[in-house]
Amino acid sequence: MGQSECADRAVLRVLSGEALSPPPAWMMRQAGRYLPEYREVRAQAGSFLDLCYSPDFATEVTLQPIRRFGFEAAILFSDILVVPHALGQDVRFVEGEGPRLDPLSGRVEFEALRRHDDPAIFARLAPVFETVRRLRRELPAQTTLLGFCGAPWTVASYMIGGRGTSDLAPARAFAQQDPGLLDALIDRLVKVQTAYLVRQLQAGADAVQIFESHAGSLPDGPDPLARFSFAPISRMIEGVRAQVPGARIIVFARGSGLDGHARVAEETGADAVGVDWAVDLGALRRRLPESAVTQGNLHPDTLIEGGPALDRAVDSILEATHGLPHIFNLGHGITPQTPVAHVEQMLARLRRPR
Ligand code: 1CP
Repeated sequence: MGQSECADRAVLRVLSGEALSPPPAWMMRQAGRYLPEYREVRAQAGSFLDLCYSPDFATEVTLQPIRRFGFEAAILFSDILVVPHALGQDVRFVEGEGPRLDPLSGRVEFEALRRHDDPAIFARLAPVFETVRRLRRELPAQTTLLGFCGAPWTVASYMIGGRGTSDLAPARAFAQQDPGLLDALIDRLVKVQTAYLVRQLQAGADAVQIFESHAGSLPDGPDPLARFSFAPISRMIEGVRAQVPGARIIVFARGSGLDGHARVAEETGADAVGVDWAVDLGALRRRLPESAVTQGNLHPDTLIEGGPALDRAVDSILEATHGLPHIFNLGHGITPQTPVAHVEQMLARLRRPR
């Protein structure tokens, strides 16, 4: 891949600080159950983890939304929970319910996890890197390929709770009972996931996103956002850049509020701030320097609603980010009940001549 081809990737250009009009677009969870072609592959693939670990199927479902909508970025099809699985924890995806893990409730389960440098971890994740290599070969040259992982706190909360819970009570109680063990778990995740992102970048990902989906629910104590979220994330970013100089990294700290979002830019070393739907994008842009890169903010429910409300929401994001580097995206993942026609409407509004 020549430098000149890379230079045409609009999402990468924005990640380097360029403001583009219209902004390039992709959607979190853009490969997923709202697409009939995804449901078809999903039915053939066996379990959800089989889908994640099959380069054939995972490549196909990653490409589906690119073919249908021409998004400017593709995100590797996988899940943040392949990392606990590779560490040796039992992970299953229950149809219609979500992920289930054998909960890590104390030292015994922690000691049973693989050490951060155990080659078995990356042997299990090898199919993911193969998917990245194939994607880079098969994607159009102008499409940015994004890799990803979960932030340590978010992944730890699933490892401890064994499932998604609304208030993360199990993980927060764990932090009270054995803070040293939580630190050890977060440290393990920092090391393993730094290596995981490096390998995705070496396999051909152009940039990576770190998903801190549970930044809104943290343990008690002084400045928990810095301690449990931003400090581990910035260690990962430093570690990745030590091995891949100039690596482009997006951080999405969902539920962290206006102040939390601004602090992502100020404290983590991220190149871009993923913005959830609850934040006032205009207010965030006024707080950040003009050179800051933002991404996201469209409410997934507005995409379900469609019609004039959707057009207004697209316009208001364009107004708030006019002349500023921004990547168009949702403020959280697209949901299965979203009509495909509304995604088309969103892109038509975004790309119409102005
Ligand atoms: O049957 C299915 O198709 C299962 C639905 C599904 C999908 C499509 C899950 C289960 N994971 C995924 C793929 C996925 N997960 C991607 C693929 C790339 C893309 O965006 O298209 C990505 C980036 C993720 C990341 C992920 N997994 C996050 C972070 C983003 C977010 O949504 O906040 C989280 C929290 C998970 C855990 C997870 N995996 C699946 C579900 C339903 C959940 C959430 C569980 C819960 O909290 O209740």
